[in-house]
Amino acid sequence: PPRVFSGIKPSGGLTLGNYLGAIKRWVEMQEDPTYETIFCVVDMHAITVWQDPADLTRATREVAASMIASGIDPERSVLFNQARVPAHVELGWLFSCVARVGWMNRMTQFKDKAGKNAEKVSLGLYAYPALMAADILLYHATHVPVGEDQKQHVELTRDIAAKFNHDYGVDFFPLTEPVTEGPAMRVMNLRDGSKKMSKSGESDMERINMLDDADTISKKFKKARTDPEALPSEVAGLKDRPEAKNLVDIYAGLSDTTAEAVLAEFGGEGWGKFKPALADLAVAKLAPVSDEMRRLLDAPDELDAIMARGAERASALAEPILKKTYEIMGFVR
Ligand code: AQP
Repeated sequence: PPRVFSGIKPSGGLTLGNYLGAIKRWVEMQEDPTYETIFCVVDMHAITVWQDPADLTRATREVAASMIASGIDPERSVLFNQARVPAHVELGWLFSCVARVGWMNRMTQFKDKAGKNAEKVSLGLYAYPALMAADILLYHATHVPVGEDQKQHVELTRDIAAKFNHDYGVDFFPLTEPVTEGPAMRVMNLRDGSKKMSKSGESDMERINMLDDADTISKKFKKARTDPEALPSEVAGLKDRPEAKNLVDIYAGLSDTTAEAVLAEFGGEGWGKFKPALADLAVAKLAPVSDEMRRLLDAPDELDAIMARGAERASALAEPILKKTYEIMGFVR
């Protein structure tokens, strides 16, 4: 069956962006019998920026807990953390020697993250798309559900696979497809509609965290930046209104509907009506997930055991592919 691989970095507490753009759709793909699903807490990626060791440990468990609490079943899907399967880093190095510097230079996420500081960031932050390609191709995954922000990296994964196959004259790595459809594939920052919602953004007010309580969620939506206009009745009316569009998309994502349907209900209404409705919806959807997360986080040993079992299954899938890669390249082992 076609294989799905995706991951989340434990670089902080998860946001509504990670939930709508990633986890929620992973659960849908897990439920679809067409796919074999593999989900990874990509801790090796988290350290591309400084992580306090205690924070890394906590966030690794929190990401695993959020996946399980959202419906990822560690029996049906393979769920593990990357540091337990060294084959990721091995293939990552091999791919660092396949990828070209010019390709990395075109990655917009690096430009956004490094900003004017490009000389001072870690080499890992620059090179990480090669490790990401390894994460995916180590399982010969064909489908990668990601938010819009990661599409370019999945395309780079295809370039790496194609170059490897071409250089070594083989048809070994598949050309992976990014899967990015859905209403809230790019959840924006609540204070600035031109930036995406991020775990590591400066202010806590710009994001909804999975573990925020009901009051905090209400307060954040209430204070979310908007324009003074009422909601339009058609999607076209959201053009050039990034903050309004974002809140409508979040509503659509949380309620599994489309922006059109949300506007059919709320078109003509002001924010005084829409924001509380959105906050109530978010609380209703997130509260059961965050309650379950807290319960799981109370038993960290169990979470660690789940990830360890997942890692064994992941290694069993990865080892033959890594071995074959070494063979193709001519390594004596
Ligand atoms: N704002 C977003 N909207 C939709 N999807 C999003 N994703 C992240 N932010 C949004 C999706 O979540 C998955 C995991 O992302 P990640 O944790 O590996 O890395 P990221 O994209 O760098 O996430 P953050 O939250 O912005 O983390 P920091 O601040 O630490 O860099 C991916 O599928 C991503 O598309």
